[in-house]
Amino acid sequence: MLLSRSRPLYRFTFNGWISTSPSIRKFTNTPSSIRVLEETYPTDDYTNLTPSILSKLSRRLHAQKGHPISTLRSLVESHFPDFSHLSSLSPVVTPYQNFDSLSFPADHPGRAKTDSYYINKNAMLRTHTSAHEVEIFSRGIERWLLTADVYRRDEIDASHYPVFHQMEGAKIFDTDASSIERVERECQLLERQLAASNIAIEDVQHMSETNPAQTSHDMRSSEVTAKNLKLCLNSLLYKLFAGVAGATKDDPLRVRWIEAYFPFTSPSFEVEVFFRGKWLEILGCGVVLQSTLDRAGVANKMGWAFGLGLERIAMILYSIPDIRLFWSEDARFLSQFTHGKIDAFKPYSRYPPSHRDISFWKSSSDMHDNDLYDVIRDVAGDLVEDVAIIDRFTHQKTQRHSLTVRVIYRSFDRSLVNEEVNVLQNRVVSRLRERLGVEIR
Ligand code: FA5
Ligand code: MG
Repeated sequence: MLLSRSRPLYRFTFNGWISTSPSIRKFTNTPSSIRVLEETYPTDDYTNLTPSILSKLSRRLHAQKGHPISTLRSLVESHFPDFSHLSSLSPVVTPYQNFDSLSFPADHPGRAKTDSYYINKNAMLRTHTSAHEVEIFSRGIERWLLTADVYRRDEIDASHYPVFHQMEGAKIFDTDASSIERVERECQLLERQLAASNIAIEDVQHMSETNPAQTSHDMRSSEVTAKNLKLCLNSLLYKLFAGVAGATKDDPLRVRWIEAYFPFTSPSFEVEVFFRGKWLEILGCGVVLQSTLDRAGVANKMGWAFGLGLERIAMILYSIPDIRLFWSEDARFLSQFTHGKIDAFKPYSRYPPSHRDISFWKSSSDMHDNDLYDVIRDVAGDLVEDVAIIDRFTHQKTQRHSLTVRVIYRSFDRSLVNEEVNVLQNRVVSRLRERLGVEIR
């Protein structure tokens, strides 16, 4: 297993394309093995990593001093000074770590190849930082923060990117009366601090019929744990957002707690912050499922965990309009930032977009939209700003599926000339033919 090893020098070698689904595999030449972070893995019909994704594994934006993702990480870490701060766990995990160790049911949609990046059946890129909970708890660490890159197959637009960064925070403690009292006293202190802050919290009950305490927890400990979680996170959000999203004298920071569901916490919550007229989802959290702690060999403890998305928060705090910018290696982006300081991003000239439409028949009905996005991303990289499916229909007689797709190309650092966009688009078209077997209409 790669997890406990210190991070190697990153590099990847890759020959040729990796197919995305069995039906599509017949159109491709999958090599029999691939190298990911200095390890060689055999491929199989789960393999769906693309070169464009592999090239991101070595970037480690959260460790790049001065980068907004890294500054934000430091800011969150400074809010939890007595926690262990981890950031070097390999993104390659087993499906067991990512799903089973967290009690995901066998048929959970997140396991699908259409949603996650697999190296093969037994190795994948983590889709969330929770994948490391059991490992970290089993090392005997009781309070920790983990920052890491996570990978999900997804659509293409200004707020979605197949790689983003999460921070997972967790705290567990003994369940005897005096430990629970200690947590309660900490709650009182946090409550007093928050009462003096300009924050308006829309809360939900700590527990309810639809968001219950676990059967192995008594009501009081579960309640205190949920309360401690909420207070710790409310004060973190106040630290991050006060002065940006409201929190002026007559305009308090608005935070909203809602009931949620995760397979590995109960009760569970999502937290949203009101910003520029909209509620934005910032994180998911809850009381850690006892089975997770049992697997980690700390069955006598209980506690909470949360997972927050750094890009979402950074886009707000830095006024960064497009998630692709985080990956820019352009000095006009990187030179704007000083480590530890949050300054509004000053957009440099925006070059005009250029779009191209393409209509085709799918080769089979199980071709997933995410297969399409990966092919386009692989050809055009960060020159593709948005991909929208603008029409979809099924031919009545033949039952074939047709899609019309609009690809918007735009560069951050230059004006794309028509010829260049045509070349890109032609390449997209031929790759869609080769790799997904589509028939252009
Ligand atoms: C999770 O990933 C859970 N592991 C969070 C968790 C941890 C729950 C511990 C309970 C205990 P979710 O998929 O909602 O949950 O993602 C968590 C956060 O990551 C979101 O609130 C959001 O801020 C961010 N996020 C999710 N998807 C994306 C995306 N495609 N792009 C950018 N940020 C995202
Ligand atoms: Mg969510």
